[in-house]
Amino acid sequence: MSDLALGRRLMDRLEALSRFSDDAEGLTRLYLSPSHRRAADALAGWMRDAGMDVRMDALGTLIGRYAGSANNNRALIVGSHIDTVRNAGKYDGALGVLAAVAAVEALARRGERLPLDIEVVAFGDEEGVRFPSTLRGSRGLAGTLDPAALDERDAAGVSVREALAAFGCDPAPDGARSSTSPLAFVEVHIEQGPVLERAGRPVGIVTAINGARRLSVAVQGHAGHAGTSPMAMRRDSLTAAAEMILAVERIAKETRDVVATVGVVEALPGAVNVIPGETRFTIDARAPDDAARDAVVSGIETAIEGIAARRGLKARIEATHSAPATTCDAGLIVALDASVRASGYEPLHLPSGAGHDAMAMAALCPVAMLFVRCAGGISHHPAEAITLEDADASMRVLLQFLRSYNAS
Ligand code: HGY
Ligand code: MN
Ligand code: MN
Repeated sequence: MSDLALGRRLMDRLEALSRFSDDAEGLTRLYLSPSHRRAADALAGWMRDAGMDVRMDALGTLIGRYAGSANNNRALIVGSHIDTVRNAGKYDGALGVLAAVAAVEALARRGERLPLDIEVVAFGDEEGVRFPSTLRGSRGLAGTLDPAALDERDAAGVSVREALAAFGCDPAPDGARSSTSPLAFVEVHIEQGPVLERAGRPVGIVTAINGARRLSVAVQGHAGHAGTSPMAMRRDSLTAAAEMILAVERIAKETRDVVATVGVVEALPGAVNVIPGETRFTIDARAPDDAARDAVVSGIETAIEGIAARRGLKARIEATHSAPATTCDAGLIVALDASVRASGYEPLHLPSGAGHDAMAMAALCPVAMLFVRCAGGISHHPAEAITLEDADASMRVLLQFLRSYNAS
């Protein structure tokens, strides 16, 4: 029976990291923000205290390296992201980074060296809230980042390149490639769904990660006086967008396992007595199968164009992000299964509806994910929560995996 010391260490660190926010109320830590900088500085200190050499790469990813006993320059990469959505929970992303730090700390405390290096990574841009696309850090490390992603601008008009320079990073044109040929990438992450809780399991092993696509839509109508413009003569961009948004919901509902979400809507000029001349909204569509997802996206695009034409408006649709569905490595799943069993639990396999950095890292090396039960499956919300016992369970499984990982 564990004394929960590992879990307690992890929970304490999660609490400490959650204090780095750009909002006085709630947790919001966006890519390259002041709170990202403060969180990365604190994390760098914890990594050094755990015996790691620490560096920050060209895209703001913090990388701690714990050398192994053999000088073979082969590393197991373990980590996740430290950026959050707005008004976020404390565990999405941070859990995977801090569990990796706590695992290395537990090894270092015993002077234990594994037969391979461990690299702990803290990506800064997995949520993709500040800029239109996402996975910049993990794509940079994997060497697959499109340089055009550095020219995207946030709502204030600041480009990624400018924000990186202000953050103290010098973005290499093709993104930073990992310094080693990694053996695998393993990510511990809250499930962000209800399956583990319903099955009464503390941890689960991810089989595959849904593919995602993001679009931004700008509906161009004609602004007008709310009092003098007859209804029949209006070219109202917001009511047109409303019909389009309902079409997004209807079309996604028609295809099994596909989900689509409109998360941001902006009506301009945004005055109570002005008919909105332009309305912008985002679409996030996902599925375990890329073809099904793409069929739904093209159905949505056709519906948007049809509604705009019928109403005499224009709609501009821009693709802002795409990440294919990702299969986790079969060998790593077997190794995680064995680690879960050796830690006293019954393995449970499940897919991930949420996106993760592992999707980008799959271009560099085999990937695997260990899910941790979260209360009510709630995530992207301050009520996100895990228990001390489940934090401890995830730590023991991760340590068991690291110690038993066979690099052959
Ligand atoms: O949106 C997602 O699926 C992830 O939480 N970034
Ligand atoms: Mn996440
Ligand atoms: Mn998230």
